[in-house]
Amino acid sequence: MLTAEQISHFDTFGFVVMRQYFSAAEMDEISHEFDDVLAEDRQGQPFAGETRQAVLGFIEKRALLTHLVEDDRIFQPLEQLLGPGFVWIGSDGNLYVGDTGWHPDGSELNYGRIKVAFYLDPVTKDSGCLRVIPGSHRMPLHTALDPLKRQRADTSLMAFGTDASGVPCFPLESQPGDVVFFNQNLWHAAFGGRSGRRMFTLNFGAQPTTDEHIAYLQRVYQSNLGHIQRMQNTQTGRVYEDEFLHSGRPRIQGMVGKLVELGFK
Ligand SMILES: O=C(O)CCC(=O)C(=O)O
Repeated sequence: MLTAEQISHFDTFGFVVMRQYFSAAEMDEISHEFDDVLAEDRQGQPFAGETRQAVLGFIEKRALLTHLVEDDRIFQPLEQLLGPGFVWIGSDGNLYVGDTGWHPDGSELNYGRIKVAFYLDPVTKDSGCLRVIPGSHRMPLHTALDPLKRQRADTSLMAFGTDASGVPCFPLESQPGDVVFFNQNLWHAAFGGRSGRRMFTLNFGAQPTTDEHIAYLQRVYQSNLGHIQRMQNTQTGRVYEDEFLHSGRPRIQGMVGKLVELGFK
């Protein structure tokens, strides 16, 4: 459970970091499963290190990873921050290459969505930790930062008189076992990471209550489907696995029921 201070930190700054939330033994197991899923996706080939490898539907591919979404340490803070009836959006497992320019994951200021990020190796400000601009999940800062969009593809371009790595921010330096919860409207980036930087995310939305919320979930689903179908690898061509969509586990059922109703597969 989050304390009242942690909830107000999240509401005000747009993120909260839970330090050493998972033990070293748990992280060893999680890391092992992560490496296994990414190697399977590469069909056993070594990682070439030229472009990012991203596996969508990541946690559904192993029971130990799937269990994370119903673990009290993940589930309870989400229920506190998004409210009951929150929905699953999806997960990805990544080997990152190079810098990630400044961006929010969206600008849906009327719909609460949270990304939970696990970095599997120690990362610092200049070796690829997540940098965030506190408070940028809210107006007016959220849109005032739009000039940073021009640095997304080329982080050496200037905005506000600086290149992307000089933008004022808070670096979420982390060790394996730390977990970051952040509002998806928050501007974030990463610089200087090694090629093959390992991280995965779990993504959730509040219970959808308006047509706008549903339209957002449909857009994300279609975009993920398009992404999966373009990829030439072992993935099934589906965004979600049947076992997950039709799970007998009450917490999972609670977060996927709406997706099934919407016809997501
Ligand atoms: O770690 C990174 O390079 C960036 C992560 C990110 O942008 C994201 O998960 O949305």
